[in-house]
Amino acid sequence: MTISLNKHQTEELQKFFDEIDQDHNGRIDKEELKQLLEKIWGKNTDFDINKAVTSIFKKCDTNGDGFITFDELASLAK
Ligand SMILES: [Ca+2]
Ligand SMILES: [Ca+2]
Repeated sequence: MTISLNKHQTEELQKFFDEIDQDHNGRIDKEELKQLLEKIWGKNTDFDINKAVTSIFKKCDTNGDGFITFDELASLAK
């Protein structure tokens, strides 16, 4: 899989990734994504956060291991 982001975009994306990846193990798990969405939408949102997490993972977690890596995120951002 080739990543065609320029250097600036890659840095921005890395920052974004680090923000979500709260334990900095290089992978975003469902709990971390859920916390991000709760931060954006608030806990009393009308959005169904669990459903959103599932659908984001379906789209982003291309190898289906239950984690989103930086490469998986970057390949979406093209
Ligand atoms: Ca993590
Ligand atoms: Ca994955």
